[in-house]
Amino acid sequence: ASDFGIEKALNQLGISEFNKGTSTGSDWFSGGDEISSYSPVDGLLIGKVTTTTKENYEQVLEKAQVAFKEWRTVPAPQRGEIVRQFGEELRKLKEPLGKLVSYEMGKSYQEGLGEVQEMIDICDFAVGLSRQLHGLTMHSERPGHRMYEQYHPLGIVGIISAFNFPVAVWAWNTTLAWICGDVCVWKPSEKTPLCGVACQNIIAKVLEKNNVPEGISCLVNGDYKVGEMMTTDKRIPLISATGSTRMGKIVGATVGGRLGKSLLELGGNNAIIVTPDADIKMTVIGAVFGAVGTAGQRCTSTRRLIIHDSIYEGVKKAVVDAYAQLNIGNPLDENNHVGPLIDKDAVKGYEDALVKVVEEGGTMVVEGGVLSGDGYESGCYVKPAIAEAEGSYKIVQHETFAPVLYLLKYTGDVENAIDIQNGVAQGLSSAIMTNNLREAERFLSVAGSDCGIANVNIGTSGAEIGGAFGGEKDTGGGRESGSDAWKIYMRRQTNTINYTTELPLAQGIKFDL
Ligand code: UN1
Repeated sequence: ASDFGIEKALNQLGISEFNKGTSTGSDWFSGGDEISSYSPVDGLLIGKVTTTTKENYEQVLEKAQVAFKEWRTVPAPQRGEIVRQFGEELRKLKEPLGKLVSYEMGKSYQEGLGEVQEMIDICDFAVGLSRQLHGLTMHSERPGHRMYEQYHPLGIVGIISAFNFPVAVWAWNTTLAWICGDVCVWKPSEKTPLCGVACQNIIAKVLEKNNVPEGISCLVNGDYKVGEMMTTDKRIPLISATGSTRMGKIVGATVGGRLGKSLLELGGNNAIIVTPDADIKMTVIGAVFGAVGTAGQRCTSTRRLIIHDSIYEGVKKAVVDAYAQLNIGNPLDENNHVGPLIDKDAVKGYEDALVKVVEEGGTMVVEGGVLSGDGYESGCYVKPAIAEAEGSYKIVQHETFAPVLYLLKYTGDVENAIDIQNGVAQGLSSAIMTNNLREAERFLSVAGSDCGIANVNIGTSGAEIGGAFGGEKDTGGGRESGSDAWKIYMRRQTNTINYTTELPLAQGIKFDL
């Protein structure tokens, strides 16, 4: 891996003990057991971090609470200035951070760079937003009264993120939370802890330079037990959690049980509908990138192609031909399209899915398999696979976080395809490929896709940060990133001011003394 400049990248990110098995970190997360981070790319140890004990957690929360008292009084545009500088640092460190993402998580270097670009983009968005945290003014029903609303910061925002977007999801949450006046406590995935350390090192420098307490950006490390400290903690009014539906149900219930707010970004089961009017070349690019990009480990990965029977064979052939062109291997080598899965558990999940789809009656059209030998020593590289299946199969209803694509057939009207598309528990991303205006509009209408994201002539993955990102049903209902997603990071207050010498009551109620 050092051929790809990993050691240099880690040094640039302030992580110096590359491959020596020594601990990496700061006093944010000392004390607990060690987590070793092994790269799925070559199976080598990248570094170790220590986990957060209950005592450490208390120290972190104290730091966050103290920082909040100061940070909330800083004018929002000045908070935006800190985020602007953070974006500048990210621009300088785009390559090393993109490389670490690629090496620790396994996505292609291009996608690692793309992820850092999402961080830069959300910084720009947040800077502009720091002057636009608008509330409304209303007309009071009483004379001499003024009524308006304002948004105040919430306090401490807890962020629990997943391995698949180890840096961008944190940035989507944290940059908005910061300009809103909140402080953040972040628990990165225990599968990508060094990405967390790298991000903390970058922001810590910006904060220090500006004399802002580091407590506005706190890092905790560990597994679900550390997550539990956060979800049960009344001092954290908002928990933003990204991960599986199973995890989200526990987080949602725990946080809801103490009447906290949660922003949940959970599983998807994303489909592209391919109608008789689809542009086949565009369909193939969208579907293949959607299915094999990030080795099928995006929440927005394409899992199902719902193809009209009149064009089914042609689309199938085009997609199968495209799969034959895919290079699988070290994701830092830009000749490769597909890198490894995150770990052996993920490989097991992939293998199980391939067995199950055949058991349920499906037919493999592109065979899968785990790769071994030269370059595949980590045991995490798998062949992207395609199966013909039915939408009702249990395995097709399930989100397998791996490059397994199901081909489903529909007949007749586009409504039939929409029924199949909506006929799953998840509701994150969806797409239709068509040049037929009527079909496209039906797909987007009230009777169309039930997902949080619905695209026309674009695949299911690769959303821009400017829109609100998230989905319905088992996807959890949260929205983060663009549009007005910032509102969840603030509390709304309605203010009515009487500038007369009378005290008229609302609703015309008479109350004479
Ligand atoms: C995720 O998989 O958790 O739309 C997020 C996309 C990316 C974000 C995915 N911008 O694919």
